[in-house]
Amino acid sequence: MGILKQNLAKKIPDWRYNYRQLLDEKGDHVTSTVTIEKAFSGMRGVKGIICDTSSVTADAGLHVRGHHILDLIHIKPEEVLYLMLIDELPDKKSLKALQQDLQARSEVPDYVWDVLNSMPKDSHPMAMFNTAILCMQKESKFAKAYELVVSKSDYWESTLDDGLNIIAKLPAIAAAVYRLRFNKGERIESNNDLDWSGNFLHMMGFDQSKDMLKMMQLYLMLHCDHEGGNVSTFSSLTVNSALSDPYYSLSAGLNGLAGPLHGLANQNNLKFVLEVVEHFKGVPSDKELKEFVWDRLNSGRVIPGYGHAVLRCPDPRFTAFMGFGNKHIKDCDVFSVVTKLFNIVPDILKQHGKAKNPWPNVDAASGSLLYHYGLKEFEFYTVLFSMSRSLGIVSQMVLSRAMGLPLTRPKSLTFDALNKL
Ligand code: HAX
Repeated sequence: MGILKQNLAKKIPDWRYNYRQLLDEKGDHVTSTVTIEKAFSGMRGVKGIICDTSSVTADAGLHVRGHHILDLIHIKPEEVLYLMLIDELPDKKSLKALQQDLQARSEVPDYVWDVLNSMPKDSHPMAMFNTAILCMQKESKFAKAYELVVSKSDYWESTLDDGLNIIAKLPAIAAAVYRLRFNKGERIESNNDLDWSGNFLHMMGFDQSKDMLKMMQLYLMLHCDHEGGNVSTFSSLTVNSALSDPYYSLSAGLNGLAGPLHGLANQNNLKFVLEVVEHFKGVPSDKELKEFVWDRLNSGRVIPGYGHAVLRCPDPRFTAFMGFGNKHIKDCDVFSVVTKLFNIVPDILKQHGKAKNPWPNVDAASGSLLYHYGLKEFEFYTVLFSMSRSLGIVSQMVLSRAMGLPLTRPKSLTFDALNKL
């Protein structure tokens, strides 16, 4: 039995007891009220779903299992996965056991390469990545367990198996998408002496420079989770609540991450930054940059990487990336423009008067670091986000099955019904 299954099996009985007790004692407690305005505003602020892996506050951002994200920037993606699932950071032995478990599950079936090879050469990397996950659905342990009428209380075990099997394969799949889509040559075999992030860089064909490895570990850790209501996680969990297996559920949610208002904002942000550098043949003055930003806003376009549905402060994940960049990057026009944008965009958005949150989100800085280290194909960036977000989505699916959460089914109302209210 893998380390996560072993430790979850110890924790789940108490968690179930606590959930049941809360329901028995306070089940009729009101968490929020829903108004017509909320129904028309994408349910902003409606507290109607459960997420234990992380929480987001408007003024401080992401906390993973109670730890503020800026206190976790030294840990690896594998460690944050363990933390989200077990509610404790792993010791060295547990981390090693988890890494070995992932390595043992990492071989990708050959038919995945056939599927990727047969896709149109100009497919978006996100379409390729999500197709690769979906086409492995027949491997699902959960689907088989369900067919065999496994007890509902054990659903979490095969969900965890599926989730780990997918996570273990993501570095090879993402690296293959990168090499195929951007004509980088043959796939590179995995090196199982390396950790999840290191092996990924190796299979992408990048040198294992210490700084780049650190940057990739940070990138793949920081995007891991953002509570339960964001489009990708919410979509995955909704699909999973129908007892669709993790292959169906994860790929469904990641299709949402491919939207420009969500994860695709990282590619669009870097595209925008490159447009600035190209237009001014380098770093513009503050005045020039202000005009450029206003022109974009006045043409009805958003500033990618700014604004957020929940946050009302600079995203601490942005702060973490800027901290890394300020320490490691010198004389880079792209990073300088990102820094300048941070100095001028919030004031402009305040004057513009629409965005409720004028501050940068995670997508405003990440691309400039990737670009600096030579990963310049910005259409690929959301795939990296997806690798990381899969850690949180899988964790949330496992916990939902462990707690026996039911089918998600909010009630909708017609326009007429609302009028009659
Ligand atoms: N630039 C220009 N206008 C913006 C804006 C921005 N960065 N952010 C919000 N606005 C506008 C909205 O388009 C909206 O305009 P309309 O009333 O004309 O529709 C208005 O301000 C109110 O929006 P809001 O309530 O502040 O924001 P929402 O909760 O509706 O949306 C978004 C949040 C993140 C989608 C939004 O801020 C946005 O479009 N930002 C740019 C894209 C982006 O960076 N997305 C990534 C977000 C983080 C994430 O999920 N990463 O995966």
